[in-house]
Amino acid sequence: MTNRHPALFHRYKHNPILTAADWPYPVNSVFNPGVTLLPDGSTLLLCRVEGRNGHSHLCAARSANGVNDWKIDPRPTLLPDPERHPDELWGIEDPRIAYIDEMSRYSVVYTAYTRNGPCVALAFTENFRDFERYGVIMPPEDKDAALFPRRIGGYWALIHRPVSGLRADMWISYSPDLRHWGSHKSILEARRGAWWDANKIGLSAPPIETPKGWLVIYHGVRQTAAGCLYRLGLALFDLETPEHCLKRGDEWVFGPEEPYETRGDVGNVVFPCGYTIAPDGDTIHIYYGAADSSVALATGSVKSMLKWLDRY
Ligand code: BMA
Repeated sequence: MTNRHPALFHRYKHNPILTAADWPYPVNSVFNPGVTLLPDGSTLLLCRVEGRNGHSHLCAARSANGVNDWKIDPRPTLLPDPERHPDELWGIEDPRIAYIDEMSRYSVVYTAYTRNGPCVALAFTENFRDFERYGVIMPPEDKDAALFPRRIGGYWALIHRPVSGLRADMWISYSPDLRHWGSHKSILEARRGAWWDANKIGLSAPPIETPKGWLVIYHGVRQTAAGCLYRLGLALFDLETPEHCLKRGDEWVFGPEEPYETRGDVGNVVFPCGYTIAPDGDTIHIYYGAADSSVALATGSVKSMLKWLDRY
């Protein structure tokens, strides 16, 4: 007998997999990567890279097995462009990638850090070299956003996390053309009081399509006397009406434990922005920022996450 639930995620034993020391140019930290599989089966991480001025840009790292031997772009892949996009004045952060079949392009939804606070911006790319920016799609303060990979009921859908007063809940919005957004609905509220996910939650990785619904990994931020504690929980949303939450776990499923997660620029943070799913359709590689300092990897199983949601 054990007093712990079986672990849903297993950390890669050589974590962290990427740090500032691996970078081909001088940087402060590398974390919170967006993730996708490329057509040749290799893994691309679009990492948030923070320079020594505190501003972030994005830089791609590619690996055939998604674990090691990363080839990092020799220069920044996507730099903030405040001249043409003033909303990117203080950098671009935390990309979430979804491949959009209908457009044969990858969507990259990222945080643009404006003078007025963080907001949600959208760009498209075919090759992670050239990007077409659509600009800001949600005004500040808003972040933790990702596009669904396909239209739902004819509309594009975006999960995001606006902040209003002391509340930070997850919302969904719909658009006919990816430029005009409406039908905003709150889909998952931060709990209150002593809960691990009280007052502030946000989407972590983009929603995972499963036969039972959209599986969502979200983060809950616990404010403590010692600072914030970022942990991960699970929720399931209806496939055709994703504003409808079918299930939500009560307990967190992953939290900072290892030294590279508890210590760093911002200690006690695990922050995934993406995953890959293996050809078996079940094994999931989750890539996460650890303590706002490095990139780490954990593996799990989509079926086990769904089973866990049935049970807890
Ligand atoms: C969030 C985001 C993340 C960061 C986390 C912890 O608000 O800004 O990029 O990892 O805080 O600092």
